[in-house]
Amino acid sequence: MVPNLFGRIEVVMLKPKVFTVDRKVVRELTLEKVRINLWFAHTAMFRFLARALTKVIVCMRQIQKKLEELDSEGICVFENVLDTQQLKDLRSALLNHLVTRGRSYNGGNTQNDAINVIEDIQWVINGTLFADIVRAVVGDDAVYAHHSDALHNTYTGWHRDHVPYGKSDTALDFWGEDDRGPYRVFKFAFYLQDHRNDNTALKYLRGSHKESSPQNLLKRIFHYFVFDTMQPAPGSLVVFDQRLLHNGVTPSVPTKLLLKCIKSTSLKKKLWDLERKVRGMQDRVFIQIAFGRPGNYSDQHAMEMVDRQQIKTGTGEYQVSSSLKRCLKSAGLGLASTRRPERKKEEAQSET
Ligand SMILES: O=C(O)CCC(=O)C(=O)O
Ligand SMILES: [Fe+2]
Repeated sequence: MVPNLFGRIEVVMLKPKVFTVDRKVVRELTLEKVRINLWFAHTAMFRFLARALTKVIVCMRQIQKKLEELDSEGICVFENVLDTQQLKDLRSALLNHLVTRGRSYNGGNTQNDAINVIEDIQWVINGTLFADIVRAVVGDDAVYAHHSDALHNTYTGWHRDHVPYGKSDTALDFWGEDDRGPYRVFKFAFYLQDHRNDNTALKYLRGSHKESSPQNLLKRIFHYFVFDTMQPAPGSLVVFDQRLLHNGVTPSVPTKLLLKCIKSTSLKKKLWDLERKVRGMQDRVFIQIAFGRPGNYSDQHAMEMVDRQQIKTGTGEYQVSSSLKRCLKSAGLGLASTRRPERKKEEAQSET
């Protein structure tokens, strides 16, 4: 009776309800009540409706649990977001692009601004359950934060993804969240292979998106030893708060030292490839896309990321492609503003 979390039919049924129903109401509707109803059910139609209702309630409760997890731990995972074919298509399109046109980076290849640049992966936004999940997590007014990296066999270290200082020199209060409303900018990441039996997807420090607790401070000091591992099944979507302390895969200490001494990118890559082989690591292909609530946090993140992406890709003025705009629009998703505060002010003045 318990359905898959994101079966297509369930989500279609959920759409108008999940995001608008008050959370308390969701909890008050228990499955038992529905089962009693079923017991009294005589007509096929009644049974069908009761079953459909049960599915909706189960899904709502599962989603609710995930959102609570995201709030308390800073991370959660939605399973079965891509079906087998979608997974295969996305992985091969990304791999093909990264190998032929990607930029060498940290022992592997990368494409910054990926969802904007690689047109033949944009169907992920409006042709899968992705947008439904973005709206469930962020809200119906979710905006794309102009930040999307695709990566292949790269290494990294412990870091957070949020930007502490914007180019506008405004230091937003990411932890207090008191001046401009709650911080709600998230990464949505597809790791496009099976990580259920390895620990090479994503490591993280649970709760580290909430800086204030002393326990977290201690944990942060010892995060080299105390961390959790996300082991997503293929087709899953990992969602995390951009303030979360996280890591992908890190080279061993001797490799790290050697990497520091070597100048040649291709030699660095060879060394990292050798370590990956010795460690028996599978190829890692993944894409991360950032969405947030409209407002300062998302806008500032977008402004920073546009600058970073343009510097790294060495391309001219940043533009959101018309195909990405179309995809976002048809998926009911918006765009963060990338205009500097002064320009916004000037524009507002010239409009009045
Ligand atoms: O390598 C990974 O899995 C994480 C990469 C990452 O966090 C990033 O690019 O910001
Ligand atoms: Fe990151």
